[in-house]
Amino acid sequence: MREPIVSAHTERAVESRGADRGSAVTVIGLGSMGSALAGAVLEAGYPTTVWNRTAGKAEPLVRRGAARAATVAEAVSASPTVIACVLDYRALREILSTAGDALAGRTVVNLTNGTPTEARETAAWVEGHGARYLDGGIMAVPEMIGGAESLVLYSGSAEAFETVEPVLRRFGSAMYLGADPGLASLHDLALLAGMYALFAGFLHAVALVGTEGVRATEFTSSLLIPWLEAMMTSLPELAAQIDARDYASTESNLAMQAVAVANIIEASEAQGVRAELMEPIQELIERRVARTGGMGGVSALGGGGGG
Ligand code: FVH
Repeated sequence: MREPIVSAHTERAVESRGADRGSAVTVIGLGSMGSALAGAVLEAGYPTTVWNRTAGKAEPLVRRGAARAATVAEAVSASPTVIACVLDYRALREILSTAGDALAGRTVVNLTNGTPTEARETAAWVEGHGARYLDGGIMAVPEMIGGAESLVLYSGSAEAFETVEPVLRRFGSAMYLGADPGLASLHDLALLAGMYALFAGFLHAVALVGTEGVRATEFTSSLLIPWLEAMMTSLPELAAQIDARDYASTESNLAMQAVAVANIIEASEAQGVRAELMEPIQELIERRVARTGGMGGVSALGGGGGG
């Protein structure tokens, strides 16, 4: 894998030559995220053309100076750089397939959420139409776009990344992961997996204390966040154990943890809270304990298969 290139948000002021050169940008898809992306390129001074299936969503951007394309082909023809951000790859392919020959010679940056397989197939399809393809995973919500906390992961054509990087920096830090178009999606989905597992634990925890009238806000700020922050400090060590496939060193073995998780489930059910968010981790731990006697810690569950 190529060394990731991280573009600091703070470099943007001196890196706005793209706008000076008048490089035009087209944004396809004006939902919450597409509108935020189009707003960022407009604000940076790029001549911006927009297209959306529901044409009315272009209005706020047109009022700010964007040109509205009547068709996808017109939108694609308007700019060398075409940024797409729609619901899913099915919608993306439906849209791009109406572009005809207009795609040839363009750089398509697709920021739609999808799988690595979809990204690779779309790259082949776009390249087959004579365009360069860059896939992206947005690690931000719309209001973060352009801000210091916004990160977008990219993979695919390195040449395309280098060409359009000044535009991409308008969205936040830009990290290039390598030539395989599936890499951005792979990393995006991995980060989202971590996020959804965190949300699952949060939802279960506040439901459990909520059964005794403890307010979610109070519990979250005074206890849950400090606890999770403390637990996060163990992740580098767990990651090192996974890389080394050495799961032996732990003070918190899985046989002990199996009892604690069973207690969470028993107590939840007794308090009237469904334990469905906790059952998958219990299953993983029990499978591993049955196989190994419970030596090793959480890192031994790595790979999602329970070891
Ligand atoms: N919003 C977020 O928090 C997340 C942050 C991380 C990245 N995601 C991904 O971004 C993609 C777009 O998300 P979005 O928030 O903009 O989604 P919506 O506001 O629901 O807009 C959806 C757009 O997709 C268009 N669309 C849907 N189906 C079709 C279709 N068959 N043909 C043409 N366009 C279609 C839709 O058009 P319309 O309904 O306005 O006519 C919107 O432009 C997504 O992959 C997230 O996972 C966002």
